[in-house]
Amino acid sequence: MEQRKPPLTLYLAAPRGFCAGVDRAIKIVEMALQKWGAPVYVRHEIVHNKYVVDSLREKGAIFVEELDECPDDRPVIFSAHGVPKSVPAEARRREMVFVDATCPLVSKVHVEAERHHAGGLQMVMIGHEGHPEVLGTMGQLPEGEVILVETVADVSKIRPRDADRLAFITQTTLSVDDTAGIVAALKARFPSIVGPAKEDICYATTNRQAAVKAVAPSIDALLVIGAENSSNSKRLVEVGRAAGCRYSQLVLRADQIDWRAIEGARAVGLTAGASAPEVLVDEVIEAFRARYAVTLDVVETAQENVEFKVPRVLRGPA
Ligand code: 0O3
Ligand code: SF4
Repeated sequence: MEQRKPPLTLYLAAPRGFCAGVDRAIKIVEMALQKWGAPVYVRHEIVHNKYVVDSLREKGAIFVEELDECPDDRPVIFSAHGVPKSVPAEARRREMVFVDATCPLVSKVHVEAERHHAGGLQMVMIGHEGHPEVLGTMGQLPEGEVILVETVADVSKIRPRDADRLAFITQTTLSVDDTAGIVAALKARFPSIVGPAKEDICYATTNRQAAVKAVAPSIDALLVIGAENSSNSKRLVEVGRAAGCRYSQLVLRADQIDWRAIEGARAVGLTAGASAPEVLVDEVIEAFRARYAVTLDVVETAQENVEFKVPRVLRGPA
């Protein structure tokens, strides 16, 4: 006779998983493969998720880190995180066909940076050093024009040209709470610093963090489906921990769950980063069902209806 499974409630955070920018970027690669056939090159992981990247690779996408790894005569797509200006410039010089899958909300930050720079302000960017979005955004302006800060402590170290002529922008996937602290430190040190009219942290990042905060009081453990190189996913793990969840863990998919670590838990929270497909959430739920008598409870803190248009006809550069 089958042994009785222990009861466990799975609290599903909502919203979770794919955002509009990720959805659009993946569709762009799929449409490019349809239009031009394989291989189509993609500069950097289109989004930071191995499952997504492997699926597109199977369809004929070739992922590279730099443009010089692509031949001149095949189309190349730039990832959702954005690219420095030098990248499309080089693609044009080589007369390559390219499609920019940068999320429109990342492009919005690029435009902000350019606007402030044109108005004579030096930029401060809040973000994580080396992250492709940060490299892309900083690369909208000439070298040295953007000062990067990662922490409150960094704010006291920066030496701008003119303390009265500064503006700041942020990476779109940061912790809402940590960023508020850094912005407060910037405003305290540079009272005339100009900020974005509305947050640079995007709606998807904000909503996924709020949903984690809402489930945190009910759970013994939190699992975040996402990849190690996914900034927004890692922030969800931190938000869970900061909200009181002692076991808050990133997993790529079900086979990475440390079942011993959650032994004894009766309520587990589940969410997914903006680049993690829902099929992996389903896979994790099934893995729980195999071990526990699962009750599913959806905790919804917002409804999302953002959609970004995919160009119907993909073209190369004008
Ligand atoms: O920027 P992040 O590492 O979170 O990137 P992901 O995991 O690919 O998620 C999509 C977010 C994005 C393209 C930039 O905002
Ligand atoms: Fe765009 Fe936000 Fe998604 Fe990044 S996380 S791709 S900024 S919607």
